[in-house]
Amino acid sequence: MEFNNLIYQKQGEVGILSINRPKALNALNQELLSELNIAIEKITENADIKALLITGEGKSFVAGADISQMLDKSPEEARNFAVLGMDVFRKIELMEIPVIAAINGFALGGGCELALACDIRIASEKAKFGQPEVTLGITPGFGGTQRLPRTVGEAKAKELIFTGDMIDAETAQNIGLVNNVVEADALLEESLKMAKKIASYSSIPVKYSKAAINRGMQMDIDSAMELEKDLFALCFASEDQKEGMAAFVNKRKPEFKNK
Ligand code: CO8
Repeated sequence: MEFNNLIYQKQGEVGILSINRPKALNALNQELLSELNIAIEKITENADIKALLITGEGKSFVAGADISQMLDKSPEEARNFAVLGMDVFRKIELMEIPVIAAINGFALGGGCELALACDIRIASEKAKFGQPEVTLGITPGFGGTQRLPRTVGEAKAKELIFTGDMIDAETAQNIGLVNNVVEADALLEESLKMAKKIASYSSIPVKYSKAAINRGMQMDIDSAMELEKDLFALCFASEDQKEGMAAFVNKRKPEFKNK
């Protein structure tokens, strides 16, 4: 896949998608978001990886939506731009495979929102997070008012969105915005290690677990428990369940076929 603003490569069964517009700190403009949309659609269609990493080139993960491109937008144009970003972030969230954000630097505005659409966030010690939209006279528009409170709780989300303050990686970890903080040089290695570990298992329980968590979080608890029962039961229709349990009983390593 060839893009002007993205680099895509594979390491075994893990895909690495890097946002590549470092001159503008990887700010999300129309072209970049359209490319991201195509990349996510192709990766989903190809179905040849078992986990995806998203990271950024240079000193920034993503420093937000492109401010110079938004400056003169009418309300209708701004809404269309928000729809483009929201749709592609939702596609990322709905991918069957786990998506890990490897956050190398600034994750501001739309960058923080992109990270929030991923399943797991691993931050370099140099990463910085924030929703600075208020300083520009706007609200978050790529899902931040919805995913941030669902991730860090309403009070912290309101504080971050109302003040526009930037927080460091350690603070982001303390409030539950990121899973782990690692040394800058080790970010890709550590993120890949986690992605490869997940990819070493059958893709079936991983995708069912992701679906159960993501869909269940939007349901009442009893409906969510029904969903878990159904997906748990469905695992027993797979060869990999038989293989995983037979391997345990026979004290050998399982050989999963993702079937
Ligand atoms: N948009 C466009 N260009 C940007 C952006 C951005 N978000 N961020 C950085 N750049 C550009 C700078 O203009 C600069 O370009 P140039 O070299 O041509 O002058 C280059 O990147 C390097 O940036 P700086 O010189 O500013 O680098 P510093 O290290 O001094 O500062 C900061 C880094 C603190 C990250 C600073 O660049 C900054 O504050 N950037 C803006 C952060 C921000 O406010 N992000 C939120 C944007 S709004 C948003 O994301 C809303 C999403 C929802 C949209 C809904 C659709 C309508």
